[in-house]
Amino acid sequence: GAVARVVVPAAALTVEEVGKGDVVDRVSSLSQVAAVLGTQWGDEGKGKLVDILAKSFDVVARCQGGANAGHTIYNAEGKKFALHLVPSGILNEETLCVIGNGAVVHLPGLFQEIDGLESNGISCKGRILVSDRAHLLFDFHQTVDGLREAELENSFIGTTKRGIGPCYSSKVIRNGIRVCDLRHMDTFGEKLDTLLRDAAARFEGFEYSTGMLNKEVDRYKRFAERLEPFIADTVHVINESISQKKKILVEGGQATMLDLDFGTYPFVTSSSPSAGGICTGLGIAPRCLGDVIGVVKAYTTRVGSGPFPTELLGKDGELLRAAGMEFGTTTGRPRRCGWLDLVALKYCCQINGFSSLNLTKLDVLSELPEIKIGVSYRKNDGEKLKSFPADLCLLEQIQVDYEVLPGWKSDISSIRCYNDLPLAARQYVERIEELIGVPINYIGVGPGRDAIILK
Ligand code: 2SA
Ligand code: GDP
Ligand code: MG
Repeated sequence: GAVARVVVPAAALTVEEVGKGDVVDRVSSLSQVAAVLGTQWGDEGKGKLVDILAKSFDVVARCQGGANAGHTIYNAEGKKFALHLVPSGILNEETLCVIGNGAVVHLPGLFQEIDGLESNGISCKGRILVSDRAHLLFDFHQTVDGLREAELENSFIGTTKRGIGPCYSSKVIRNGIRVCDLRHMDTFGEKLDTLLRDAAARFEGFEYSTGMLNKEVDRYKRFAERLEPFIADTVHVINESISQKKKILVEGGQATMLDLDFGTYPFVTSSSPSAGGICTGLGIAPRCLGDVIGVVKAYTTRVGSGPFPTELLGKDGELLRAAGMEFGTTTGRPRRCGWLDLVALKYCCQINGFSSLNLTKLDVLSELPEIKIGVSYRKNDGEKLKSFPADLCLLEQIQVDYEVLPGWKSDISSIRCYNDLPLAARQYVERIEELIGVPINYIGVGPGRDAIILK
């Protein structure tokens, strides 16, 4: 199921204290329209920050991706929730959650997620809106995702097999089916037939029959009825909310290094997890957008294939994986681990123009005697690269120059004031700020809602 129970170690702040004082002041000073985006290869802890900030936003909206995303958050009682398509604002009762036009929606998965939340006492009715322009992701897209990966053999992308690439392909080639098409079930079968025939013509292993089509259409008739109260013109809703001075928080899925344009193509996802995706995926005008917060893990992880210049292979990587519990929230796959990569992070900051950063999982580095930061890339001939390269052949060969900083070798997970952090931990944070030139305003020291330091 989507939801499991886990108890987080006792929190230093009570539920009531979170959202008071410093946190509230900081959060309420965020711009009317703000965004939280991933800066690396995903799983930086975006969900946790969105859940914390949601308290002072009226709307939390997803603009891209689908149920490939996995956002793990904990409520005030320490109960764990793994969200995929539902925005991470859902635990805040006052927040309206929007799934925007840029997202791809797998209805069986969405209903399963909603059922899981409701069975845990989280009411979703009237609190989730799904864009009538969003594209429907069908089970067959997931099958095709698997078939494509199998066909790629050793050069597979390592997708989540949630059908993301095939669904965005349908959208781009212009035979996709949108949420608003659920209101025309008379022509729905024809549209789906075209899609399924395409897949059957392309893949030998793809089974297709009229019986299967009819069964799927019947299923979608029931889904259409169930989804009806959730469907909205979210472009209108969001823009009306902006006119009414309501606060909108955009939640990014995946991250810039997985962006279809800016990431390590083709080892990327099929959407735009960087700032541009906010405008295209929700219909928000660029000038409405204010604060954009980049979420950076204190080290780097990546799940799936593709270049990872600062990757730690062997024992060191395993240590980080165990300390950070680095396993996929959606697929359970072990995440590859490595040092923080400032070449990639600088590139990401250029693209997104972050107003501030949230450094997460600093607590995970607590056992290490020394910590490295990747600061520049060099070619085989020793020449330093000026920017993050597009060319994967080059990226696979580069040597990384590291700066080595001392570790702090003490537990920081119950610290809540920046100045109480050990000197070496502050030096690490401040060196990153200095090298990147963007302030780190939030520091994560544990998975719980309260485990955050404001700087
Ligand atoms: P896809 O499924 O087509 O989007 O896969 C393409 C690449 O994008 C990566 N990707 C992700 N990377 C990190 N986290 C993601 N979400 C889950 C999580 C992942 C999981 O929160 O842990 O559970 O495995 C995510 N979604 C997509 C993917 O690994 C491919 O490299
Ligand atoms: P997202 O996809 O960016 O929302 O991140 P995920 O939820 O997939 O992965 C981040 C994981 O790290 C989750 O299990 C979080 O509970 C956990 N997490 C988030 N922030 C922190 C932190 O500061 N310290 C620790 N130890 N864990 C954290
Ligand atoms: Mg994740």
